[in-house]
Amino acid sequence: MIFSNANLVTFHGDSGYGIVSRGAVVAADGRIAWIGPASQLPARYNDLPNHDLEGRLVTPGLVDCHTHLIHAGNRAHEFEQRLQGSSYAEIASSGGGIQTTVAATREASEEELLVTALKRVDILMSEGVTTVEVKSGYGLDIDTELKMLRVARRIDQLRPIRVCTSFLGAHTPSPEYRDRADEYLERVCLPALEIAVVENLVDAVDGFCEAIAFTPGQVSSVFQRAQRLGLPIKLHADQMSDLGGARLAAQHGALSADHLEFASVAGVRAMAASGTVAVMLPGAFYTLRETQLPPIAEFRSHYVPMAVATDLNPGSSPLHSLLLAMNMACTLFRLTPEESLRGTTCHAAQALGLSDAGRLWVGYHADLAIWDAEHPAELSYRMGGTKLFARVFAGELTC
Ligand code: DI6
Ligand code: FE
Repeated sequence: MIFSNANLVTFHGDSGYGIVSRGAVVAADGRIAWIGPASQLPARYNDLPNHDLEGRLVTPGLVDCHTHLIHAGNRAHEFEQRLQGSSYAEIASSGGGIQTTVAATREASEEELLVTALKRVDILMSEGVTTVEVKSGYGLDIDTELKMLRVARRIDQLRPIRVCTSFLGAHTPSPEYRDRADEYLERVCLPALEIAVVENLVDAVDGFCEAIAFTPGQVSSVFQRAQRLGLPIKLHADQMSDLGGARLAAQHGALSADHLEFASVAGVRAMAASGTVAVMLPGAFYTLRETQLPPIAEFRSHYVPMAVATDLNPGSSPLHSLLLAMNMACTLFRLTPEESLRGTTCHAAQALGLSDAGRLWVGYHADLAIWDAEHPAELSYRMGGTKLFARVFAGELTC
């Protein structure tokens, strides 16, 4: 299959969009077999079916590298409570927040969770997403953590999308172990992780390092187990306070540290040294009306790659639009449109440990987003009303 007559945003190289004007992409066996100016297309491809993209813009398929899109229940009432003055942390400490979603997710059947997750996946796909990360963490008991991960594994059998799973048993202690976090980790979280690994349900291990969740020492114990199991790690770090989460993640060679509003300069330096991606989640910043900005200038000056994701979850970020996350990253965090698009393509792929996604180059997955747009800045500039024309997943036009 050839996709021709398009302006290609390749992100080949470390700076700039890497634009190839009037370009062509040849897809074979799900991968990019050739890419370059259409005028230089080798004659051996002349007989392949050709899609004329009529001058449209083509980017790598978008990658949403941080979501909690499998969950049941509804938290709109907490939105109302926050509007009446309660804080996110107060709602969490009084047994609401994550625990509300845990109760509903435990109740839901695997089929029910799948149906609602697929609806959310469809919305993301309608904006050009071709890879999505999905976390567990609303079970907090062994059976429900496994149930969530099994649902995640079914998504990419049912939809043209790549799914990466993260085990988030260390999201918060379960209601049964409310003030016994160590015991929760020992008796529930780590055993659940062991079983999930045996069942091939886990691509990475995540944790939540925060006063309302786990201490750095507790997170370290989870990371040590993950590393013994040969799994990469990620961390919800320094979202509401500086507990040294960025440095902790970096010390363990994490793929990414996420949120980071309160990350210190020492944390940023450690991330630079370990090659850890900084995942920006402006949907949570916006929803919680946070005022502390993540240290963007420090990430830039230390060459820490920045990714952008939705954090799609029912509490702190009910955001179902990766394009709107890009817009918010620009408007709220002052990322450039180029940084925000790198953040949802090549840097998001890096945050998931994928070395063959998020760019358009030979050998990479033939995952493309085709836009009715002239310039890549349009993707970050608009709010709502996607300009997606079509999606290509593994070389197939999927819309
Ligand atoms: N940070 C978040 O933004 C979500 N989890 C986390 O660790 C919030 C989850 C929720 O409120 O349901
Ligand atoms: Fe999150």
